Amino acid sequence: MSLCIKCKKDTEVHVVMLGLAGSGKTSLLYQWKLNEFIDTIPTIGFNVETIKRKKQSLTLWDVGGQDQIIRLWKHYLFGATVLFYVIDSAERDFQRIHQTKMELIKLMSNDDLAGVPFIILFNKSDLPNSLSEEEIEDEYDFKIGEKQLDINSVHKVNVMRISALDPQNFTKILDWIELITQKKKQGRKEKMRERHVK
Ligand SMILES: Nc1nc2c(ncn2[C@@H]2O[C@H](COP(=O)(O)OP(=O)(O)O)[C@@H](O)[C@H]2O)c(=O)[nH]1
Ligand SMILES: [Mg+2]
Repeated sequence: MSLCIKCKKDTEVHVVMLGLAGSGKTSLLYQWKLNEFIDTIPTIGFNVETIKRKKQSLTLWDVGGQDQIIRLWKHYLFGATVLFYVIDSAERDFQRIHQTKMELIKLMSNDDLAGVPFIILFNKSDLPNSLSEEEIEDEYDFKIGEKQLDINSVHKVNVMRISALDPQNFTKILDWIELITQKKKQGRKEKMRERHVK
């Protein structure tokens, strides 16, 4: 019985979605939930939705990104399994890019997110003026793909170029979450085994 409860828990994923206002968090959330690109209004506070796919049950918290709400982000971090950081890749304003980077660095060094994997989503890749892979690397120092970053604590990081108009992206994201959840599970099992051996 206790084993079953544990199995269920392992498939529950608590996702916190952050990113500056207008980056496309709410559009992505409802594209994934409803398979539709809806008209959004600026999020005051947050939206929360649960999406069930395959064996995973994801609860996604889409938190507003206006300047006065960014100060409240820290209250949404505790308990996160994965953090989605959404960036408007069609944004070329230096100040906005700088703010995007600074807020991300702050999140990566937040104790509540220690060890939490980050998925950095360069959204709006459908727009002709969106940053190319090379430009993303120049502006943000991020390569598209999986890598490990170490800023105070170690985070697994996956960087993707996506669009809220394209419903296919979500499958790739879910696959990666499944993979890292399995790896974490394996890691826990190995630690338990080591403890038994000692
Ligand atoms: N072309 C395009 N527009 C997008 C995309 N994602 C969001 N938008 C638009 O960007 C604006 C802000 O989106 P929204 O989801 O409200 O951003 P949020 O503030 O991060 O929740 C809206 O006008 C959306 O229609 C995308 O992938 N492609
Ligand atoms: Mg929103």
